[in-house]
Amino acid sequence: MTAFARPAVMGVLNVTPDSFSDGGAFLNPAAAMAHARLMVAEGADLVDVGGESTRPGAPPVPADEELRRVMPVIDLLAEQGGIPISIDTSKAAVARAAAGAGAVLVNDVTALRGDPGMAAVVAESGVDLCLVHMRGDPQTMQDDPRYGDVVSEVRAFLEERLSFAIGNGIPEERVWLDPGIGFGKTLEHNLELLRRLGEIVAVGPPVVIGVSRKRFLGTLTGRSEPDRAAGGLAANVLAFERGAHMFRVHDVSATRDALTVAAATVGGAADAEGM
Ligand code: PMM
Repeated sequence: MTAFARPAVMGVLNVTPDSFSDGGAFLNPAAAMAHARLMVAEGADLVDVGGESTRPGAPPVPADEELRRVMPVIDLLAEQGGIPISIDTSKAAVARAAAGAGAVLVNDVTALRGDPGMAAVVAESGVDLCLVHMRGDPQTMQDDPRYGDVVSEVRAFLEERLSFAIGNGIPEERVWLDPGIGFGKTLEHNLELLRRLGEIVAVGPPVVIGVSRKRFLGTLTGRSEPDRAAGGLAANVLAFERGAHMFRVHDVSATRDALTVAAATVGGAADAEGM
């Protein structure tokens, strides 16, 4: 597994016309590159490049269009070096191309259910894999999601997907788990997952959390998307204390500062310096 010496920050780089927060801003590879560099300078450990929006209601994007969006950016990032790349995709063809160009992690919000070829691509290319819980698909996931006990169901799903990945030749040491905040969940479901995150952490693999600018923060604070950073920091710091390892965010600088202070507070200053 890619080892990080501190709580890892994954900076979001959506190369899409329609992502809920930064849609359209980084379609130009030079603009995307500049933003990636800025995020790394601000403390990102990885840049998560995505060419298909997964916001609620988003339509699917064909593989050739997704490749057209992400590959110029990934090639440019790889060429410049020094910026670890994650590819946010559920398509094997996109994952294969990105891994071939140097991506180190495949972030699959369908948890290997979206494309029957995905597990083999991840197994063969030797990259890390993030398995995300999602109820339904982006077009339908927010249509009245219901669970008996959301935490137990998300945990059981992630355990099953982890076994599936291992059964398909992906070593457990390369897997990350993500409860999928906002992916087929109400406000109360998201909050319950964050409250009881320890039960997801207990599964074993390191946990990724993606709360950045999401709707539930707006519901709680009354803030619109770019103004949800402070709410996101609160959620990320608490998730860190409950054992999360990686934080997928748009607001890298503030998140890095918050996690540095949180790590010093939880682990003691000496630990934080060592992290
Ligand atoms: N959320 C989004 C997209 N990709 N990946 C992971 N692992 N976890 C998330 O919570 C997650 C994700 C949706 O947000 P965006 O539109 O800002 O990319």
